[in-house]
Amino acid sequence: MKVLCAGEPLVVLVPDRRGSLAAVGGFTPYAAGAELNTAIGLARLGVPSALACAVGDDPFGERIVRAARAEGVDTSCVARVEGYPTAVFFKQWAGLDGATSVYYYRSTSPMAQGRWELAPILQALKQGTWTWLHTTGITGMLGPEAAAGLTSLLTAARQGGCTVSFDINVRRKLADLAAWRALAAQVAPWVDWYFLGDEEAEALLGTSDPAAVAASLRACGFAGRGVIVKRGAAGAAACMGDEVLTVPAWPVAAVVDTVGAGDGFNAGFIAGMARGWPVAEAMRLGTLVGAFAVTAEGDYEGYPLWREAKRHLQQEEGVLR
Ligand code: KDG
Repeated sequence: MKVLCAGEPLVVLVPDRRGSLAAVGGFTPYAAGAELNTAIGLARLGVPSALACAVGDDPFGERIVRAARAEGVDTSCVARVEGYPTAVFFKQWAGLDGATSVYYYRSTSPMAQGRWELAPILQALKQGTWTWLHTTGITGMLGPEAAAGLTSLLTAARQGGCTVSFDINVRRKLADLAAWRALAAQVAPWVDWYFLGDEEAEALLGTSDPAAVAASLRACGFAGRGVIVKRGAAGAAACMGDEVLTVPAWPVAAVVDTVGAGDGFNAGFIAGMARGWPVAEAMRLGTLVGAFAVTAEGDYEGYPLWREAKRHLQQEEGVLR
């Protein structure tokens, strides 16, 4: 099993303290981006993964490529484009509830500006180079060329007999809900495993009940294997045909940052499926990676290695000292 994760990576600048970005001091940079996160999660779990995207031919692009390579992700499909800066975003923890908000600086990135040269990737997908394509709705909202690229990827994957997983990954700062709703419906016929968060499902489809979500997507042409609704601290539910499966979340002592947990779930789920596990067990690995994710401040820094994940799944005690 070889998984191609296609979508824009970014550098995220994480402030060293809580408060408005207008007032905080230093920042720590990390590589980020939903599809990069999933590619790294897979590599940590021992599943070969590759990233397909375009970044700027600049130091932030280099940082992303180095981070991916250091984790064992294949970067041969990462294009370096001169004259267009790598996408960046900032996290902020402010307001009365201290919730995470993000500020994007990505509208001039190579992918947003239609500089993603997809032809060789589409060709390789059609030839069956990868057995699984994972992508997200973010690509569909970066700009018209990126949106067309998303459609081409999904079509090529189908032609190459590749399993497709798709996470709608709603980012309200990129487009309004009507546009997200249209995208959710448009991609439905091409997807085998459709991931949504419960709040995303509510916002887009008016329900987070897994059977009702699956019925809505089927009405848009979804004919894939299953729909998975991620419920954060309440675990996850899958609807496959008439069957609904639920798995609980793993307990976490202290939640540091929830960003990246959904991408981690996707990595765990795909890794379980890659190993030929039953769906409920793949979901359990998904919720485990999601739980690890929230214990650290970067998007993927908390994701477990395969041996750590296995120890938890087998309920073994680790030796701590
Ligand atoms: O899921 C985490 C991502 O949201 C984050 O890394 C940034 O990919 C990102 C995006 O486009 O919001």
